[in-house]
Amino acid sequence: MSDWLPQVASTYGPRIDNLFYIVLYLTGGSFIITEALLLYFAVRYRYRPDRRAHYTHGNSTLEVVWTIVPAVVLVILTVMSKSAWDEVKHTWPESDVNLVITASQFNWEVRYPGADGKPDTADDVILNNEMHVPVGKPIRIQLRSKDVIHSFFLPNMRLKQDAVPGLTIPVWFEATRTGDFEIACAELCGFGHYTMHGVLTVHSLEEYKTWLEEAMKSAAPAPDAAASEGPA
Ligand SMILES: [Cu+2]
Repeated sequence: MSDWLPQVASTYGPRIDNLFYIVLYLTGGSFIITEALLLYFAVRYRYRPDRRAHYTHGNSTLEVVWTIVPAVVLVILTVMSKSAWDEVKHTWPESDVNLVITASQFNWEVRYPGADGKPDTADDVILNNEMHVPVGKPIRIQLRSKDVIHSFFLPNMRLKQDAVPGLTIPVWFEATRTGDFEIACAELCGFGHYTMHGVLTVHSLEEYKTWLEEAMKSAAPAPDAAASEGPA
């Protein structure tokens, strides 16, 4: 039962999968036990003409036990997930790959700083619903939204983060394998929500450098266009 999740392709992905499976087994096990008991009691205490109902005010010991056990389990899960959460949400590793991704109805705009190394300038490389990154390097993303709340979802990287209008939210991941992976929106954001997906291509480092050079060449503004830059 390990390959029904999307193929995991990030450094922190396996930790998230572990937590997922622990929670799944705990809740799945509890579900099976409680349903089996329900079925057993329904049959065991079914209607019989000669049997009278028995009235009870409950059992304090039982109630204390079934309150404390789940509470302790929850505390343990919280402690176990804290370091994974910190790694994903509260770490900001040094990186050469710094992207700005802007969600809008219904598009992912992926922006690479051009030769000047700064985003939001004329030489940016801008892609729509397409993202290229190198394998084995942390990728830093500043996540924004132009209109409504979207959710930036890279299932294979086990990365999901809401994009909220007015906020710039930092996220990161490091891919562990090359290939094409899905970019999806995980927040119902309007009628075209289902069309809001793209492709993340993870390249080898060499391949990525070649790709970026080519992309920067075609994105670099002609010298006179840069000079007369203004509202279009
Ligand atoms: Cu969306």
